[in-house]
Amino acid sequence: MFAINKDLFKQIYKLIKSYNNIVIARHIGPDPDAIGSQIALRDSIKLTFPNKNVYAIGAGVSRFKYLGSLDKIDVTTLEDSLLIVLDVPNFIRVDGIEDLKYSKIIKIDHHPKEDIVGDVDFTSNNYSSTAEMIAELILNSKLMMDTNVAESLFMGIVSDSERFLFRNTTVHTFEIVIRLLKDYQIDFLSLYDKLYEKGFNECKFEAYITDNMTITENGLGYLIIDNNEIEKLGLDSSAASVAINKFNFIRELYCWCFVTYDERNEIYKVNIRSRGPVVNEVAANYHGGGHAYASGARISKKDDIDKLINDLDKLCSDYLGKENE
Ligand SMILES: [Mn+2]
Repeated sequence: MFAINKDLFKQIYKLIKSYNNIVIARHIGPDPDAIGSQIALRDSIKLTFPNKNVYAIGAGVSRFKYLGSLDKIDVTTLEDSLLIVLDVPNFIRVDGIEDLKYSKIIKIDHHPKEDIVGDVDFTSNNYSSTAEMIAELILNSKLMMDTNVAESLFMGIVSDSERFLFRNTTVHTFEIVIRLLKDYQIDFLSLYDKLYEKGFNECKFEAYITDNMTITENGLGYLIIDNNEIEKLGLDSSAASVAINKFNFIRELYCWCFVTYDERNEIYKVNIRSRGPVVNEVAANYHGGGHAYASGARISKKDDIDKLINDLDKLCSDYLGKENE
């Protein structure tokens, strides 16, 4: 599964080497894997080729400032650039490339393949995170690494694997991490404060979810979150996507989902997690998708929320049926 694809890494390196303007983009609503990967790759390219213009673009998120700063540039001023797309399989979810003129794409992503195909394409579901893929690329090519780059990658891996608890974690994940830790002396304990410190209001939000979640007899947990509750606690809608990961390993739950209403875009956003049933195919039926055990969906009609919940419940029931065979 993990034969290192040196030839692919050579092609990626060659393409990077041949461009002077390089723009690195990732998905909207970024997480530490998306931003960490982007910043790590930008800084690695800059270390390797100090004279290139390399930009990590997309809207910043103040919560993730510790990962480093993004580049605010007017992409329309760039001629003939190389676009590197990270951690996202479909054009519609790439942040900030609408007005960018680019002639080639490198894609690096661990989501199931969708419409983005790179001229050089490194797409695989076998990695915990895009950061794990970037780490492998840098460690096996002429691209350079330093402690900063290694730290960004470490945080991306730790975050997307939920500290190696998610089912996307492999021996390879640990192999990559041990190299980052050993060769670049990462002070990993201090990074956990950045990744995991939270406000007491977030604890209260988790308590609200715990108090109000419905659990079906098939092991589906769900909650349509009231925006007033989020506002009362001084949080924003991204709080749901943080809290969702805290509900793993609950005996009564195989799959759980939170629904929030995005007033600005008039759409319901659904976060889905699982520790058994594969959920991304159901999510794909509701303008979503993602990983086998961590997906999301976007719903515009309220009736479809019930349908999605029913579909997920059925998935749990089928899963239980198989488990009991
Ligand atoms: Mn990711």
